Amino acid sequence: MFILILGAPGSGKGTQGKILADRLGVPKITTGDILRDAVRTGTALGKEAKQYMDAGKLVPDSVVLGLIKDELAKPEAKEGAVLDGFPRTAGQAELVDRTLAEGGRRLNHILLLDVTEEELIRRLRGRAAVESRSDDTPEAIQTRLQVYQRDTAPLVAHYAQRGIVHRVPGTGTVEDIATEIKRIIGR
Ligand code: B4P
Repeated sequence: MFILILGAPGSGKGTQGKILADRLGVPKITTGDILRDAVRTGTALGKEAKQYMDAGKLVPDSVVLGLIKDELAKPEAKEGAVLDGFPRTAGQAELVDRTLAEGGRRLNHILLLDVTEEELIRRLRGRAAVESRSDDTPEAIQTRLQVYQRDTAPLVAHYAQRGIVHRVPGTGTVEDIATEIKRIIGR
């Protein structure tokens, strides 16, 4: 089963993705974590990605598409995965659809975490106070929210045509949201 968790920055994708992947026993593929690891270890990918991430912009598709293809090709993702943080652009969505189809696979569910902008900002500022992530500055948060509306939110319409989008209220306790997701996908 392939499940995409879609939502604005701070909507709880990483949090719910981990709970879901653990429950289903499938890997969680998180482009944000992979890119942050690359920045931390100073690889060529990390050096390229850092300037975009720190500014709250998307890392260009020219850099990210190869990474996504490699992740989906891994044997552990053959039967299923939770996709957290990608696809985020039309180009990435096209690549994901095509790569899965080549292996006779497809996205089964899209979970859209719905959270108000006010709450998103409150969460990201809260995280900034404890984790000091370099893209949780007020300026980068603002850019990330705008980039989400411009580049990623339109993917909802793309997938809605297939009838696989489920809107999940993303405000409430982590446990309540996880229970709602379990109810929606039936396992
Ligand atoms: P991501 O790592 O994906 O970061 P994000 O969108 O901000 O979401 P994140 O997973 O961190 O937050 P979450 O909602 O779980 O991307 C970071 C950057 O990497 C991007 O800006 C971009 O530059 C780059 N990037 C990544 N993927 C890319 C791609 N495919 N293409 C191009 N560039 C890419 O949680 C946020 C906070 O909310 C946490 O502190 C959490 O504890 C809290 N929270 C969660 N659920 C809650 C709840 N129910 N109640 C209260 N708080 C909650």
